Amino acid sequence: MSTDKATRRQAFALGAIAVAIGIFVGEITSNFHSAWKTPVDSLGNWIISVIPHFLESLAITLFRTHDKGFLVATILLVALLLGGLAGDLLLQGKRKFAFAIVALETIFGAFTVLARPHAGVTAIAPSLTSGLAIAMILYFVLGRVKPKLPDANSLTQVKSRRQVLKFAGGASVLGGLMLLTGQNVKIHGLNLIKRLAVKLPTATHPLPPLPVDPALTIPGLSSLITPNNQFYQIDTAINAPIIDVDTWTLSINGLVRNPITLTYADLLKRPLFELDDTMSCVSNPVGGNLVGNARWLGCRLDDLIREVGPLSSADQILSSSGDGFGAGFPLNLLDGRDAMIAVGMNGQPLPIKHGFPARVIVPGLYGYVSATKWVTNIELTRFDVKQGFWISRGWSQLGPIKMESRIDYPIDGTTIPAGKFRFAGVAWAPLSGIASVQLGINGLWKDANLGPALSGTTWRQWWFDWDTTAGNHLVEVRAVSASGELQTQAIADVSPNGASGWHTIHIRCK
Ligand SMILES: Nc1nc2c(c(=O)[nH]1)N[C@H]1C(S)=C(S)[C@@H](COP(=O)(O)O)O[C@H]1N2
Ligand SMILES: [Mo]
Repeated sequence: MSTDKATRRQAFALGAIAVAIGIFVGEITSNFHSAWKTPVDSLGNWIISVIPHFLESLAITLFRTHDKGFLVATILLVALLLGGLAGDLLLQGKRKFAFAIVALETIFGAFTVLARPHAGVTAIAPSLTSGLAIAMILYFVLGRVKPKLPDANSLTQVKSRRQVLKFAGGASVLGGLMLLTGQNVKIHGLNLIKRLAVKLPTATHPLPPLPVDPALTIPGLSSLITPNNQFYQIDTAINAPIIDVDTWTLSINGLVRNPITLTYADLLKRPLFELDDTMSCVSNPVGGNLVGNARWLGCRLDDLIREVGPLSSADQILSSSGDGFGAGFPLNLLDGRDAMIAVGMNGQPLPIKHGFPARVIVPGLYGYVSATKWVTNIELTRFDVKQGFWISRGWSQLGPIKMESRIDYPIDGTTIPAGKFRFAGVAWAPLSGIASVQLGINGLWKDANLGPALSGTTWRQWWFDWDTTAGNHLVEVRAVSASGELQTQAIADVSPNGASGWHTIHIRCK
């Protein structure tokens, strides 16, 4: 390899590393004030807000819940490449171009920060420190290199640059550690500790203790209650906000006679009730995992709405979280069902990822039209004036959860021993509940055994022992609701209002 090539490669690497360090500096700076956002975060959120809908849907289809990780990775990659380019330009003596790239990156980062709702001018501080760090590293390490390469002298430069690279690598690792500790412990630590210190009151009339879970003895069956750390998670935000429970408030306003604002303490003082409810994402495909069952604790939403006194013109309850997410459902769906402002999930204060300090839960509705996490505002409004986050992105305005059933065990495409085998899964049919579940093998249907029914809006586990013969088999499942409806066989895609069809798997017995 010629020295020329080696040097250019190193200049490129150094430029990229300068950007990496700059990004860390931005992340660390962002910890100094809760309103300061990192450039990467802001850029990500900005892209999410302007990206054409078809691309967004494509990303979600391709990467499922990893779409945000992919976005962040792409941003980082592009930033690093631009840094590399700047390093290379510097080496060639094209200083103006090199620093113009850094300046543009910085200005663009700052722009996306300011594009966020309620961003003060000081919020660009992390972008500035980040840009400054990149510019300084480039200037002091590469900026004074004489153009025209290579010559005898450049070899010594290469050597010293190698040391610089080592130093920069070490600095990146150190920066990464600082980032992790800074982000998770130093600044947010207090809010996390405050959450740990929360003592939730008990419900006025607690539900009976949970029955013995059939999943304890049935291989592969989903547990009756989904543990918090296994509950699926869907957010538009890149990082779950870590809210200070002492300053958090929930306002209920809009087309109402008496708007109110509640603190966390106010919420906990209200009568609390428990609700067993299965929540599903509209993006859950047939047989998918974006569904979970929990015992929620909270206060009645209909009581609160009654207290504020909606005007007759209001037809929508639109909750939002202050990070751009909003979810709305018809006011007349508060028809006596146990909609709640939830503060507890399976005996714990809501986990940060699932909406601490409070979220909305409306039995029978997909999360995207109802279940706002980190909720700070509930507005009584009209569908023809305002809509939730996903509605303008091609998803249906109404989102009742469709009846579904799923085969948990065995998994599609596996080989099982011929003979007696216990098939197992879950089924849900809000609001009425599940009356029966049928398992079909090669078109022959049999009624499965059912697990406990916690409520009309929770899933029910099912299982069935089938004597299988050797060979390839087609296994299907379908449910019948307590109101007598057979689960539809019609296949529907998740968009615009939820998937339908019978979950079907292929297995081999031998
Ligand atoms: N603030 C906020 N709340 C939100 C969302 C979101 O992106 N941001 N996603 C919604 C969607 S689409 C679903 S399916 C549920 C998922 O809740 P979970 O992450 O607790 O499972 O939350 C809803 N609430
Ligand atoms: Mo969702």
